[in-house]
Amino acid sequence: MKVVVLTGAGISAESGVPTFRGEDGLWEGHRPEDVATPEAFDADRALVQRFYDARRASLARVQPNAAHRALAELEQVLGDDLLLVTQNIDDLHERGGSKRVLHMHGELRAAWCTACDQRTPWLGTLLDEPPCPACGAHALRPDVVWFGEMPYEMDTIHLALFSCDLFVSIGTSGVVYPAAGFVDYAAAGGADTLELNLERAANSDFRVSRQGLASELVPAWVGELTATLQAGA
Ligand code: BJW
Repeated sequence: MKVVVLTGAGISAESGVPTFRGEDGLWEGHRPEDVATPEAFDADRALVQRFYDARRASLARVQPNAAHRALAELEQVLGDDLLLVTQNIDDLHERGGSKRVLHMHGELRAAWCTACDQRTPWLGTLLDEPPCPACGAHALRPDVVWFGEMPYEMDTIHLALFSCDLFVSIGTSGVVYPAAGFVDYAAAGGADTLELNLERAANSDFRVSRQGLASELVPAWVGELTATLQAGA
C-alpha cells in the first residue's frame, strides 16, 4: 500500500512549537502572507534574520512527540511505500526517527546563498551576515519558502500523490497552496483520503476526517493501519 502523509504545524504544537494561525500564532497578529514574503525580507533583513535565528535556537528546547514517533514507526513498516511530506521547517520528524522527509517549505537548519544558489546546513545565526561557505558572499538567508516562492520537491510530491492508495493530512489548516490542493490531486488519482486535525481544515474534502490531538490520533491511526497490513500479509 502506497501512502503519502502531509504534516503541518499542528503535529509539532504539542512539542511546544507555535502554529501559524492559532490564537497565540507565531506571527503575533500579522497575517503570514504579509510577513512571510521575500518583500518583507528585503524591507527589513535584520528583523527577519533575528526572527528565524530565534526559531532555529528554539529547536534545542523542543522534543518530538508521540505523533512524530508514530510516523517513524510507520516508515519502518512501509519503507519506500511511505512518502512523508512536511510543511514544517523544524527537524522534529527526523529527531522522531523518520529517515526520509521532504521539507516542502524548507528547513530552519539550512541557509541559502542568494549569490551562488548554494544551500548549506546551518546551525548558527544569520543576523551577523556570515559569509557563504561556498562563495564567500554575505548573502545568506534562511532556506525557507515564503509566499510567492516555489515549494521544494513538487515533481516528486505530485507523482507520489497520483500513484498513492491513501493520502493523510495531519495538523494543517488547509489554507496554503499548493499543499492545500494535495487532497484533490490524490483523490483524482483514485486515493482514499483522511484528515487528522484538531478542527476540520478549510480544504476538508477528505473522505474521512477525525478531530483531536495529533499525539493521540496519529499513533491510533498508525496502529490501525499496521494491524490491517499485517492481517492481509
Ligand atoms: C492541531 C493541533 C494538535 C493545532 N493536533 N492539530 C489565491 C488562491 C490560491 C493560492 C494563492 C492565492 N494567492 C496566492 C496563492 C499562493 C500562496 C497561497 O497559498 N496563499 C494563500 C494564503 C491564499 N502560496 C504560495 O505562494 C506558495 N507558493 C506557490 O504557490 O508557488 C507556485 C506554485 C503553484 C503550484 C505548484 C507549485 C508552486 C508558497 C507558500 C509558502 C508558505 N510559507 C510558510 C512559511 C514557511 C517558513 C516559516 O515557517 O516561517 O509556510 S507560511 C506558513 O503556512 C508556513 C506553513 O508551512 C504554512 C501552512 O501552515 P499550517 O502548517 O497549516 O499551520 P496553521 O497554523 O495554519 O494550522 C495549524 C493546524 O493545526 C490548524 O488546523 C489547527 O487546528 C491544527 N492543530 N494543534 C492536531 N495538537
